[in-house]
Amino acid sequence: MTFFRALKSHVILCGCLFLAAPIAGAQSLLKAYPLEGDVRTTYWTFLASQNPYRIPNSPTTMKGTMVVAPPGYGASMGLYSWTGNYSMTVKQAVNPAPTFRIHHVVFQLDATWDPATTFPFNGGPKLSFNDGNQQLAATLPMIVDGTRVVDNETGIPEMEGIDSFAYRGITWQWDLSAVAGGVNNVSIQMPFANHTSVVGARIDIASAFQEIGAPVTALQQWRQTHFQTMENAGAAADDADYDRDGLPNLVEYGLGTSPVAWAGARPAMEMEGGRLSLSFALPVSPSAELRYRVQATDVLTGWTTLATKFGTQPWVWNGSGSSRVVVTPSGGKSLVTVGDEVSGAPKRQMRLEITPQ
Ligand SMILES: [Ca+2]
Repeated sequence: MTFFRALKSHVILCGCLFLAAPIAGAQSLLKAYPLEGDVRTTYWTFLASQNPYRIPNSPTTMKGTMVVAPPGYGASMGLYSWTGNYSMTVKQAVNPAPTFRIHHVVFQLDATWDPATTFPFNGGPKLSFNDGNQQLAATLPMIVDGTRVVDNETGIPEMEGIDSFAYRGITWQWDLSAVAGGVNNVSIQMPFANHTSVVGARIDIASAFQEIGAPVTALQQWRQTHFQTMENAGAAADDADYDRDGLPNLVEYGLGTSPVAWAGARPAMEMEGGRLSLSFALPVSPSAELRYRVQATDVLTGWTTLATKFGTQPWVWNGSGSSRVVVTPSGGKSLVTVGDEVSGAPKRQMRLEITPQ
């Protein structure tokens, strides 16, 4: 019975921890959207303390500028404030020649914020043009596309206990094609609530307007199928457990189980000859968007990764000794069993972690 309890708590664990890991080699969430006509672009993918003058990635060709209003400052991970709300102002003009009239503006952020605050904060970004103060809200809905989870390396005492942050790729657009007289420069002021961290920003201006949208991912289609929405929110949110079976939606997606009906088979731990193993069934061709990791701990030393699988790629053994990953076809699924790297340990737990790549 004790073992069963341990197993049960493990299953809950494996759900709750799916966002708790850094993504190795993660790229900026800023996108190079295909835009129409003449285009000018400036972007910043490193707004940390090591870049105090907010130098764009390629300053010789990118002419946009950024100013950050206090109490925002460049912290180790990105722009940040822990004493109050702050803002940034990003400017972009059509110069140098050949110049054109701006019909389309795209503004992006790679940011994370305190879940207790609303985002966007204080009405979101406002655009002014031709050195004026028009303060136009975005003319199209905000696009949220892309997530990147990073370790908490801030070293800020008040953030102790927070393992990681989920950064989001955010896009706003303005249609300026109807502005009388034309537009030749824009300034976007973006308000941020306290505890908002911004790693990257990008502004694109274009001579022709063409609305851009986020590509529909397999995960969004899956949400649409089961929850009639593509949004990562409410009952369809990655960390929601709509059918209350202890498996959050993202874990259900990764295991290929239904998020609206109790799953038949769940990850299960077994002990044989003093060695623990974890078994679970995956779709034969799992989502390319996910990373699977099997980890073990003896409680004292933290979690050790035993095996990793990126999307459709094969399992890679990360433990000591030879691989203890066994994959067998079973009822239209792949039954995966991962053995622990040690045997005979008195206190040992294993878990399956599923994260977006
Ligand atoms: Ca569930």
